[in-house]
Amino acid sequence: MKATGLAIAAASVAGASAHAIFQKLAVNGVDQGTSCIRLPQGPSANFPVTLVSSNDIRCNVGGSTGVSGVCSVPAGGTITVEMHPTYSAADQSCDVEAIGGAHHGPVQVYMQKVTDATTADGSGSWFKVYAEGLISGYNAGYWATDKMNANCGKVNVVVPSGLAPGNYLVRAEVIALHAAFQPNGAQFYITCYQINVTGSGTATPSGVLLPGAYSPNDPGIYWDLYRSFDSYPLPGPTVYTGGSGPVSTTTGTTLRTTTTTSTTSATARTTTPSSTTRASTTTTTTTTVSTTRATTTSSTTTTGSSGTGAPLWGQCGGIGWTGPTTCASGKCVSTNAYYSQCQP
Ligand SMILES: *[C@@H]1O[C@H](CO)[C@@H](O)[C@H](O)[C@H]1NC(C)=O
Ligand SMILES: [Cu+2]
Repeated sequence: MKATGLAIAAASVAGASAHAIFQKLAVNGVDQGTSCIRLPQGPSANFPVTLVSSNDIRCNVGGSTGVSGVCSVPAGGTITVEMHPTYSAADQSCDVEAIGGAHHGPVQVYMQKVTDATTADGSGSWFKVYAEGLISGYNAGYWATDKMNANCGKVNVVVPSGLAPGNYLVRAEVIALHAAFQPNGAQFYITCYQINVTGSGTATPSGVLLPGAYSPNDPGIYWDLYRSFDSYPLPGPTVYTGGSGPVSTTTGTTLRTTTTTSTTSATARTTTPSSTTRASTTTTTTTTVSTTRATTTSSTTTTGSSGTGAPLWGQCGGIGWTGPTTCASGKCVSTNAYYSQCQP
């Protein structure tokens, strides 16, 4: 059982299918479609961000550009962010792991108050409203990502009830730690959502800047998954609890004791042959990924998204899609029933 698991994990890590995208939003259980989601675009849409010093750490590659929709959320309500490997209907099935390939790690959700969610670039102050990290075990252990996989990719987050009304960006993040034993090896899977909080609250929680809040050397970012540990320090600020409501704070407080990650990692990795094999496989994959992505990024960003029609690589149709159905550049090609994309 264990050997099989490792074999599958190692095989999946080598493939792009191990990557994933937060791509759906429900508000109090009602699906909101995709019009208020800054969906990562293009062939590398499900690739991770690895440089925490990059502006991409805010809302992923291309995520500084807004989309047309804003989803209304009552303060104190529950939003459900949902992750899947790709946008294909097959990959949205509960039978497919939301994030596979031994991509264990924490799930965190931040919010930022903005003047206009459709244009905000994410440069303001982010406060954390949800965080869950290690749940049990070690090497690799059972993590928030595993719990999310068991829940069909869904993570429920309470929007603090006392929040001042207005526009916000919501930033959902998975930090996959399978390659985090090396600097810049942690993989950040990020999607931002545009919401309008309604209610009569007055709270404007203080937060942190991104980039800024994360360092490549944070113990929860430079982290060897393949060793013994009994806690995990979540990167970034603690969860805002001032607004009441059952925000998941348990992991944030109990898991803040670990240190000396980097010093133990070298020894831990060389002790088991299986870990060593997996480590080198992962390293190779990560390098390839970064290179490919960098190339894609420059062409995607320069395309822009103003004017009529979806940008190149943007979504232009599919079941539930309420955005543009024409392309400002390229032509609209149906990938599946749920996703059409502007392609050159
Ligand atoms: C946000 O909600 C308020 C209160 O319901 C409303 O007046 C405002 O128009 C909404 N803004 C957006 C962008 O939806
Ligand atoms: Cu991956």
